[in-house]
Amino acid sequence: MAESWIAEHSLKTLKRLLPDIEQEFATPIKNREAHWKGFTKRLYSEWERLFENLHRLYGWQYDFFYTLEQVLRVVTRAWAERPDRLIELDCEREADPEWFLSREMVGGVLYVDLFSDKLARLPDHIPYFRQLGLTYLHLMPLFAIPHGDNDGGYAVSDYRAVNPDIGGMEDLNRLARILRKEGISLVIDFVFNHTSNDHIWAKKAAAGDPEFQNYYYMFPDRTIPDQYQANLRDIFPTVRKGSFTWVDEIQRWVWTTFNSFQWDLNYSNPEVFTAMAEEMFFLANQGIEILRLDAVAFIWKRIGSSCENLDEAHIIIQAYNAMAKIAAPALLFKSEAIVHPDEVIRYIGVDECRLSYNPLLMALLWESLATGETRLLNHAMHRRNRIPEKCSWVNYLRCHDDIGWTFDDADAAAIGIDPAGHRKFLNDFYTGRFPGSFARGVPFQYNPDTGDLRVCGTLASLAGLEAALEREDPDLIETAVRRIDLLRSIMLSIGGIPLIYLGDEWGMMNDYTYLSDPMKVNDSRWVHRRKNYRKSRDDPFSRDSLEWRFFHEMVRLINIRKSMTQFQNTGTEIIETGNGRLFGYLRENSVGRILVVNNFSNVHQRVDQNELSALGFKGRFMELVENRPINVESGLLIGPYRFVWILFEYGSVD
Ligand code: OTU
Repeated sequence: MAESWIAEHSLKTLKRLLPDIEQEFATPIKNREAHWKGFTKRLYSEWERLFENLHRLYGWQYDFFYTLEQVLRVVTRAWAERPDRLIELDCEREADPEWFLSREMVGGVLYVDLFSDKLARLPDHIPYFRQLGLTYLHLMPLFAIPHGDNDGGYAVSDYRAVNPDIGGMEDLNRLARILRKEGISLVIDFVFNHTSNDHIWAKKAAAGDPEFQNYYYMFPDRTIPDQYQANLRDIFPTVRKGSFTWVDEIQRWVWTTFNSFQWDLNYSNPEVFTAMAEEMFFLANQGIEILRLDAVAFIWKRIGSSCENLDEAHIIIQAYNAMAKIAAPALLFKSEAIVHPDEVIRYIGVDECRLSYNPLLMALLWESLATGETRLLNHAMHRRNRIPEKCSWVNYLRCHDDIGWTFDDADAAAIGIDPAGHRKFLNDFYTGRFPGSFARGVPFQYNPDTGDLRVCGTLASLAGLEAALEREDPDLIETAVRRIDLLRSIMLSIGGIPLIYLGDEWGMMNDYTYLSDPMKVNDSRWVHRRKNYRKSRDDPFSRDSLEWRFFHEMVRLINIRKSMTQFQNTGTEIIETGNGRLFGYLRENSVGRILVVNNFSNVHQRVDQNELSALGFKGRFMELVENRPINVESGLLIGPYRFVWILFEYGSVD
């Protein structure tokens, strides 16, 4: 479509639609005249882009004009209903749009029921969050869900109701306000690829209502499903084959990418687009500052394609982004795309998702820990760590899901690694089948047709602590502790927001009780989703425990990170250390640079003096982790699984 056509028509439609909308919302507009000016300013600056996106998605439909009107109504209503305190936050964020790039940002993620039992009890843990320096708290899905299996909350029955077992919407609203006062941003999932089959829309569809049947993908026979299925991948192959579920009551095949009770929403229907936008704004208006966009890869389907990462998926998110910028500019999106690294990057942008999980770094850190080598990590990070400006990675070591080996095959091949064989090795290694493996992982979703497998387990169990403790071997225990410290130090020193899967700060280990729970036994991800109750106020660990050591080491590193301006989130330069067992990078700003070098092997490793002086490191510097001067005149020696953060302050080298 010619740009000028879009420009002209978008403006024309806006001018035609706006007067009616202004009438409809006359009262709220009158009450907040000054803010309405801000709203319309944003509307005029975002509308063209929004119009263009909607035109690409729905422009061919006879009622496109109606869709535009609806979209305008949704954003206006969202603004009208937005509480004053959030309008203030919008202004604050507009004045400081890069606030989330601060080195102060540290994230934590938890399950409310496993961490504090009730939502209303969560504020009791604020002293603990403060001790860790958290500024970002992601609560795992906490909405109304079907009884029985609900995919850990990812089958949402009502986006406007909290699961009554843990509290109500007023608790969430109150929590958001308390957290904001504490300088902590609330992060919640927007599970927008699917609803549960218990959602009112699904129930209406199942009762035969054609309007709501069109909210999902439903087919009377296998003709079309088979055409789609030919190119689809099974996400949960051990639970079910294929992406469609037969629903007897309506005699239809329903598209279910994940579990049979998770029905994929049909975004080719503009009603779904606007209905979900309303749910999104409802959440934003509770005080949620960052939405984790779940399963972004799957939201658009086309016959003949894999139905993952299609262009329209990006357009939908960009349209939501434009709407958010208009009605709730403080809102940010984080993309959850655990897919090929080329595809992960495509979701990141100022006009799409400002934040993204960094699954490649996560997977390759584990890869390096298993092999003791960093060639693949170095090679891949060199090429793929850079993202658009004013955006940020969210770096994590573990999350509530499995680990998949998402590296690029060509990256592996380029350094002589056979990708398929290597994935098999990694799976064997982390499920403890490889001789000499230290890891205690559990297999997830083995697919006999493709040989695919993923791995579950906590940071501590995967890094060898569980096995070491069982053998009561102090050396092995010490080595496992060092591995854990190593990974955590990387998460805290590389560019991006570090995200702690809470429990990992004290070395939480696998929990095998899920094996005796019929609702969980088929989903080994429960092995790392364990009860994690914390005493609220006091230091929760006894001083001679490993937990205490883990916790305080983590806090110490976090504090160093927060105190050094070089850790401001302005990117990371991956460097050549000349040693295939080390992973090094520079964090730099106008006043200095920090050289971070991590040793992934179990023996000492050297960086030669030549490499160091090429990076400007010659002479004596401060090493920040141990807080001692270090002389790198004749190279650098790093102990097994150790790491250094070396500071070079410009103008102060001797
Ligand atoms: C997400 O993950 C959630 O993180 C999972 O907990 C949910 O089960 C799932 O969506 C459904 O809501 O398949 O194994 O990016 O890897 O979206 C995890 C592709 C998943 C998928 C990811 C998905």
